[in-house]
Amino acid sequence: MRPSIIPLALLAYILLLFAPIDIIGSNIVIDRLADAGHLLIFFLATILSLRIMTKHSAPSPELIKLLALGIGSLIVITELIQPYVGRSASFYDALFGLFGLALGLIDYKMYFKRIRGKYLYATILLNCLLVTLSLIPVLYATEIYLLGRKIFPVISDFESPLELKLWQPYALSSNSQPSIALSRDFKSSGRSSLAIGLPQAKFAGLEYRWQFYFERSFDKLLFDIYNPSNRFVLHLRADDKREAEFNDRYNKQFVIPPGWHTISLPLTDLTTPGGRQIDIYKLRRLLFFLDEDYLPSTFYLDNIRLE
Ligand SMILES: [Ca+2]
Repeated sequence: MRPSIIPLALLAYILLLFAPIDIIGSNIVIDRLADAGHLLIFFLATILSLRIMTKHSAPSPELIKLLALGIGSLIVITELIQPYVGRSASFYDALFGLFGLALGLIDYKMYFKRIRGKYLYATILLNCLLVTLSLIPVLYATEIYLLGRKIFPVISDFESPLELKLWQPYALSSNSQPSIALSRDFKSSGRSSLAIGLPQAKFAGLEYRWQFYFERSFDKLLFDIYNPSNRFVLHLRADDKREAEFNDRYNKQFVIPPGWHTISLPLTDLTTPGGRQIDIYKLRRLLFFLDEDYLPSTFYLDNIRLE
């Protein structure tokens, strides 16, 4: 093992875990693959460290403890640093990183013990189990992504519980979050819509993480909204950048009287307060929320689509 591999490994670690890769965040499958990739990265980091430190002999229990502590801390510190460099911290990143560390330590030790029989099978089984566990979110995300592709240019018609996974309740409050659920009570298309129950909380609403780059040009974004009660003011925010400031994102208000309404937004009208046109090819986030004056409240969304 040549020492020159150490700076190369360090460079790979910095690039993989800290480069503010913008594509991550635009597609849930890539997001989940990046999570699962932590297993591979920290598996390789563990094997490499053992190889350098043991000079090709069986690792001592002390070294194993030292590396478990060192690389385990590195995994946690990596997640703590990532939010400051344009990446996001995730419990699953850390968990899959720890899986990689455990497999690296176990596999390396087992390799030198030249194990056979039941210990070998148990090690193989553990490898398969941890790799499978880290890939389950990727398969689940792929299923959601394919559903989205299938119904496109409908963004959400709220006909399948799977669609709910693309939406997240949103509020600037830790103890009072909105509820979202499919509902058959009111719908403008198909069999169901999305019911949104909003508590008394700042910026209470819901968020859609945009999944698709436009494959052909569309003129309008449309959605149907049902207000079962008193008139309220709905805010719509659209971001084409990660962490866009107020003046650098689209913000619009709609007065919603009781009953059903179809809101039609020409895509060319999506401009920021700063006068910049939102790049619809890079749209990554839609946020619907209500003015606090109208909370608590409930409303229904259906048939969000491009035309
Ligand atoms: Ca529907």
